[in-house]
Amino acid sequence: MRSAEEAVRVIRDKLGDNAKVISVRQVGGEGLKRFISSPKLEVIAQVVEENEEVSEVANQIVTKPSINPDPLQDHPKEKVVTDEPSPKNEKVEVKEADENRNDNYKLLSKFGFDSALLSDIRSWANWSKIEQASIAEVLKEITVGLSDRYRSITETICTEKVALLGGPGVGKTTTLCKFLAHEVFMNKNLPSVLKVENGVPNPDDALRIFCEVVGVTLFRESESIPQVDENHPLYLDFPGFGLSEMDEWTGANQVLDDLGVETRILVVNGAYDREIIKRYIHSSQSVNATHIAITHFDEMTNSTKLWPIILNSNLAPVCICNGQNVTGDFSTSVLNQLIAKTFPEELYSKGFASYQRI
Ligand SMILES: Nc1nc2c(ncn2[C@@H]2O[C@H](COP(=O)(O)OP(=O)(O)O)[C@@H](O)[C@H]2O)c(=O)[nH]1
Ligand SMILES: [Mg+2]
Repeated sequence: MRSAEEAVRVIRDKLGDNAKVISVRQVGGEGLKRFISSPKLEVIAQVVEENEEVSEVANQIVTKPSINPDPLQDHPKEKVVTDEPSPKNEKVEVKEADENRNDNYKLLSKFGFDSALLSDIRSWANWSKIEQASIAEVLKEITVGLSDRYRSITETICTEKVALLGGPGVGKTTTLCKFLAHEVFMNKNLPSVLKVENGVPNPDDALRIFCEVVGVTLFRESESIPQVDENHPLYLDFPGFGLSEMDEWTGANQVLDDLGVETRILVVNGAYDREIIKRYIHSSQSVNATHIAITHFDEMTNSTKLWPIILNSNLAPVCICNGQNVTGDFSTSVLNQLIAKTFPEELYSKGFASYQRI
C-alpha cells in the first residue's frame, strides 16, 4: 500500500463501513534500509458494531427501573431488553420470564465485550446469577471473578538479566527503554543494554540515543558486558522474529541459554488480532518465554480480548505500555490496567446510576 488513504480504502472494501482505522504507521525502511526498500504501511483496524444501538440499549436498561410503574413487582432491574426497536412493546412483560436469560450476555457483547471472554464467563459457577443481575452487580461480579483468576496466575519476579522478544515493530525496544527509565529513575539502579543481532539486522539509532540520554552503556558484544547483579541489571534488545521463522526463535533461545538469561519477556502488540497474538505466544515457547508485556494498550478500545489471552498464556504479565513516550506510558500494575479498561465508560456510569437507585 502506498498511502494511508489507499490503506483506508482497502480496509473499507474488506471489512465494510464499520471498520475504524486505529493506527497507520510506516514500518521498515529505517535508516539505510530506507534507500533500498520501499516503505510499508502497517494498518490496524477494528470493526465497530452498531454503536448507536449499544447506547440505546444501555439507556433503556437504566431508565426502566426508575419508570417502573409497579413498585411491588419483583426485581424491576431484570427487565428484558431485546434487540427489538420498540422498548414500549407490550409483549415485553409477557416474554420477560423466558428472555431474562442471556440478557446480560447480549448487553455485554453489544458493548464490545470479547466473545472468547464472554464464553469463559458463561462457564463460571456464578453465571446464572450474573446473567440475571443488574448492571451494577454484573460489573461487580465480573470484576471480582477476573481479579481472582488473575491473582491465581503464578507471578514470577524478573531476574537480573531480562530479554525483550517478539515480532518486528511490536514495541520491544520502546518497552526496553521504559524498563531502563524505570531502573534508572525509580529503582536508582545502573542497568546496561546488550544489543543482539544474531543474523537478523537490528537498527538501534533510537536505542543508542536513549541510552546516552539516561547514562546507560549499550553493548554490542556479549564478551564485553560487565558484571551483572541486582543493582546492575542487563537488558537485551533483539531484532523481531517472524511468526513462522522458527529458527530465529530457537536461535535466540540458544543465545539466552548461553548468557544465562532467565527472564524472557514476550512483547505483544495488544491491538493485533487475537489469533496473531496467540500464534506469537505459541512461537514464544521455542524461546522459553517466561513473561508477557502488552504494548499499544492506548490503541485498544477495551481490554476484554486480553483477558483470556493473559489468563491462559502461562506467561507472567509484567507490564502494560500505553504509548510512545519512553519515560512514561508504562505500568507494572497489569491487573489495574486491565480492569480499568474492561467495561466501557458508558457501562460504568450506567451501572453506577442503577446502583444509586437500588
Ligand atoms: N501507541 C503506541 N505506540 C507504541 C507503543 N510501544 C511502541 N510504540 C511505537 O511502535 C513503534 C515500534 O516500536 P519499537 O520499539 O521500535 O518496536 P520493535 O521493533 O519491537 O523494537 C514505534 O513507533 C513506537 O513508538 C505503545 O505502547 N503505544
Ligand atoms: Mg527494536
